[in-house]
Amino acid sequence: MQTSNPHDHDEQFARRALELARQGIALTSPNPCVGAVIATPDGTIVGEGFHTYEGKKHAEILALEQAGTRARGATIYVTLEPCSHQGRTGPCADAVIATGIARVVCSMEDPNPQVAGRGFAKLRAAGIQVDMNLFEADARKLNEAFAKYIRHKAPLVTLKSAMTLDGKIARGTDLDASVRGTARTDWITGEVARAHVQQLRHQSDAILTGIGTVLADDPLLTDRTGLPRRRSLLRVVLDSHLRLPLASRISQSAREDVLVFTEDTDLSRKNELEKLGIRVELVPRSGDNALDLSAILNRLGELEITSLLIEGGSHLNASVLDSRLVDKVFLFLAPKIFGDAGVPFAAGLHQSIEFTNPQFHQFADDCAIEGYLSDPYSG
Ligand code: AOF
Ligand code: ZN
Repeated sequence: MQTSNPHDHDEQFARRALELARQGIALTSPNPCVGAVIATPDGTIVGEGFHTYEGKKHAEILALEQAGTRARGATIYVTLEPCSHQGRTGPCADAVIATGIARVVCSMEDPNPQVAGRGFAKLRAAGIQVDMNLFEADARKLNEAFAKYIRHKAPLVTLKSAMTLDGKIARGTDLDASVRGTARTDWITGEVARAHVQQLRHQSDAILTGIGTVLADDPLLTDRTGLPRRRSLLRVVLDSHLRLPLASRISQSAREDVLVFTEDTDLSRKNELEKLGIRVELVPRSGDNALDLSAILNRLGELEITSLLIEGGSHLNASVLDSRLVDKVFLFLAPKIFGDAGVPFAAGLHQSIEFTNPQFHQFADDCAIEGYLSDPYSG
């Protein structure tokens, strides 16, 4: 008689758990995306779940509730270490132990310092077999913003830009333009790449640009994927002198989802903006004559913003890269050359920068390089 090996289905179920976890994108922040699958030794799935912030319950609990008594002797596949602490809910490790689960297959340790291995220790102490690191790279990538936020109380900062092969982000000479105009022929990249930008926005809690780009391009900076999200994408504008036009598309579409950082103390201007549903906050200047990005990131952390996408013009690109506060880049490259008339990607950048762990993507006729300036899991 052939007996089935309980490890036969590991990859299949761990991959399913990841797929479930991804269903939480934009619904879990500031918590991580987590998915769980429970399978009996003969390879039957008896429970599934994924966490959402509003739903409160953690992925394991949802899967355990579905499995009921069938969880006894079963294996749970979970993308993140079951928690060990009392948060808005009780510890998942305790619940897993209580139901008689025999084995836990987990993709990664929880970067939350309150957990960080204690969940695994509890499970092992109860005699449960714990197998780790299946699809670890995918799980870690999915929760890289959470990892940065939960340890540093500041968002993961991604600089996004689209440029030609000679590094030009717009036609013309206006250094504040990121994508000049809205006519189709003005775009650097094609439709497929631009649809991916919408996905990047969807995965982000906030987006940031400079006032120069608002004045040059009048962008909307919204998430137009049409996919559900727990909180609106927070649109952040760096605007030292409160020049944001009341008639701009950002101002006109504000629904408590626009935050302007300024050093301008003009109260009447502030009131006008606030009447439109725009929040205005004061920040100091840093040494290099720009608003203090570090203070801004800390403030966004206070607002439980775990991820920030920067989409700006040439000046902003240079100043944020120089500040060393960018964690990663997502740079689209279009098969074009603009020559002398084009706006450079980062005019006035004072240093050379190399990216680690580069990943190459293709979007129809365009490509993109995703790379890191810092490890979101360090520190
Ligand atoms: C899990 N499974 O599905 C999630 C976990 O405030 P709470 O109670 O929701 O706790 C949030 C913390 O719990 C979060 O920072 C992370 O460490 C962990 N998230 N853990 O076992 C889950 N979402
Ligand atoms: Zn938990």
